[in-house]
Amino acid sequence: MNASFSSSRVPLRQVWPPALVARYRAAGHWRGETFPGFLRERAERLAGDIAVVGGDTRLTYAQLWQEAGRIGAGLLAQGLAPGDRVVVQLGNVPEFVTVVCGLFRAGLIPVYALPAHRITEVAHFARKAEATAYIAAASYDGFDYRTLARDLQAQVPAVQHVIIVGEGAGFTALEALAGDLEQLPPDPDPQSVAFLQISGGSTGLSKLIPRTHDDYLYSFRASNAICGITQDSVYLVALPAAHNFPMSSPGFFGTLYAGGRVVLSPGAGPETAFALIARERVTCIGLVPPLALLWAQAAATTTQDLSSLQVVQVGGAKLVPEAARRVIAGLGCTLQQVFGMAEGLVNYTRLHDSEEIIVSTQGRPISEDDEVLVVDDHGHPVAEGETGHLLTRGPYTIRCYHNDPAANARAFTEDGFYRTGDMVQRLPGGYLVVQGRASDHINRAGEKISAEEIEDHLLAHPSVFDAAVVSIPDAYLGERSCAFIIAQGEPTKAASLKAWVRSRGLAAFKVPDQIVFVDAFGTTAVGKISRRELRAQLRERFMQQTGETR
Ligand code: OOB
Repeated sequence: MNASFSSSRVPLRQVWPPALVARYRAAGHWRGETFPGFLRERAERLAGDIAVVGGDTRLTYAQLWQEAGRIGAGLLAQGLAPGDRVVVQLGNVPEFVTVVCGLFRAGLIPVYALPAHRITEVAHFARKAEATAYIAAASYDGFDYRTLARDLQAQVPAVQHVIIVGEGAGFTALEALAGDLEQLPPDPDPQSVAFLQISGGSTGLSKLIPRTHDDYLYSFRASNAICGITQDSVYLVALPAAHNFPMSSPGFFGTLYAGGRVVLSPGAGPETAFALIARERVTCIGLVPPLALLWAQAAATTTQDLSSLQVVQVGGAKLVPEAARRVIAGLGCTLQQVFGMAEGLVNYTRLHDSEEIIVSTQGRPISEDDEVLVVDDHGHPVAEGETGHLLTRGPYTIRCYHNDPAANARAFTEDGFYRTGDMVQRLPGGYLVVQGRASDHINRAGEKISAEEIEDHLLAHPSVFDAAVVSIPDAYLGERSCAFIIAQGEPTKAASLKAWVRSRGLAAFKVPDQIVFVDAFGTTAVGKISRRELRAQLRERFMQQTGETR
C-alpha cells in the first residue's frame, strides 16, 4: 500500500568514512550488535529476571521480548513495512519500552517525540521523517493524545496508522495488535539507522538525528562501564524516557543491555520518585540540575529509605560547583556530572574522580576515539584552559541530520566535525568545563528552546511588530525565557501573547516565562546588527535594569 510513497522518501543514512569505520571496528567499539540481537540474547539468558517495572506492571526479559514480538508483528499485520518511520509519543510507562523494542523487532524506525510536544512539533517530526504511523497514549499528564492524533492525520495525511496505548476511541488499541511472528524480518544491518532522535533545536525547528545500531549500542555499552551499571543495577527513569540522557547515558537501554532492572517513574518530583527508590532499591538515577537540588533538599526530611542509591547523575544543563556540593551533601551518594547531546558526544566525570573534578567539571568523553577540538571564532585551536567552541567527531557522533541539507551545512565541518554550539574550556586530562553557548537557544532546566522558533510564532501575532527571545539566568531553572516585544496596532497583554504561543500547538515549556514590551530594540547599536548581538544587548540591558546577576 505504501510502495510508491516508500520508494520516494529520503533514505535514512548515517555514514562514517571507511577508514574510521575500520578503526572503530578494530578498536571493538562497533561489534555488529543490534537492538533485536541483544534483546533476544537477554531474553534467552535472563528469561525470568525482571527487566521493566512501571505502574502495576513487572515484565521479565522473556516477557519483554514476547511483547515486542507481538507489537512488531501486529504493526506489520496493520500494513506497516520494515523501514517505515513511526512517531512515538509516550510517557514513562512500560509500553514505552515494549513499543520501541517492538518497532526494532519489526525493522520499523521510531521517531521520539517528548510527551510535552504538541501538534506543531509532532506534525513537523512526522513530515520530516515521512512517518506513516503515530503511537501515543490515550492520555498522559492530563492531555488527550487522541485529539492530537486526529489533528496530525488531518495535517499530515501520510500518517495512515494511529495506535493508542489505552482506550483507542476509534483508533487501533496497542492491546489489540496481533500478527504472525514469522513475518518479522531478520535482524537489521548493524550499520543501519535504528531510530531518529530529536535535536534540542538550537536554530529554528528541531532536527532529526539518525543513530545506528552500532553507534548507539557502543555509547551505552561503554557508558555502563563508566557508570558502574551491571546486572545488579536498578535504574530509575525520572526524566522523560524519550530524552537521550535517561535513554542511553547509560539510561534504560544501558541497564537492559547489562541485564539490570529499569523502573519507570511517572513523575520526577521527590514524592513519587522517593517511594519508588525505596520500594525497588534503585541504585542509579539521572536528573537535571533543578531536580537534583530539589531532591537534595527533600532528602533531608523524607521518611523513605534512599540508602540503595549509589550514583546520582546530573546533566542536560550546567550544574555549578556550589550546587554540586549541595547535591553530594543532600543525597549522600556519588555525584556524576553528565554533559551530553542527542547528536552523540557524552562526557562523564568518573566515579572515582576527586571531589574537585566532580564538582567543577562536566566530565570527559566516553571514548578514546572521541575527537574533541576547542577552537576560536576562526576555527583555530585555543590553548589548554582557554574557552572556545567545542567541535567533535567520533564513533557515536552523527555526521549528518536527516533530510536537512541547510542544517548539515551549518552544523558540520568539511572533515565531519559536529559543531556543538557549546563554549567550553578543556583542562588537563581532557576534562571539559561548559562555559555557555555560541548558539541562541535557551536551556530551561535541560529543555532546549530555540529563540528563533519562538520569535517566528510571536511574529505571527497581529499585534507584534518585532520579537526577540533571550535567555535570562534563573536561580531555579538555570535559564528562563524572556520575549522582548515591540507592539503594533491593537494593544495586547503579556498573558494574551503567552496564550497565543500555546495556541500555536507548541510544548508548554516553550511559552516565554516573561514578556517585556519595549519601544525599540538596540538603541545603542550603530547600523544593522545581527539577531545574536541584538539578543545579547537586550539581555544585558534587562539585567542591568532589574539588578539581576548571573
Ligand atoms: C542532553 O542532550 P540534548 O540534545 O537535549 O542537549 C544537548 C545540549 C548540549 O549541547 C549543551 O548545550 C547542554 O545540552 N548540556 C549541558 C550539559 N548537558 C547538556 N550544558 C552544561 N552542562 C551539562 N552537563 O542534554 C544530554 C544528552 C545525553 C546526556 C546528557 C544530556
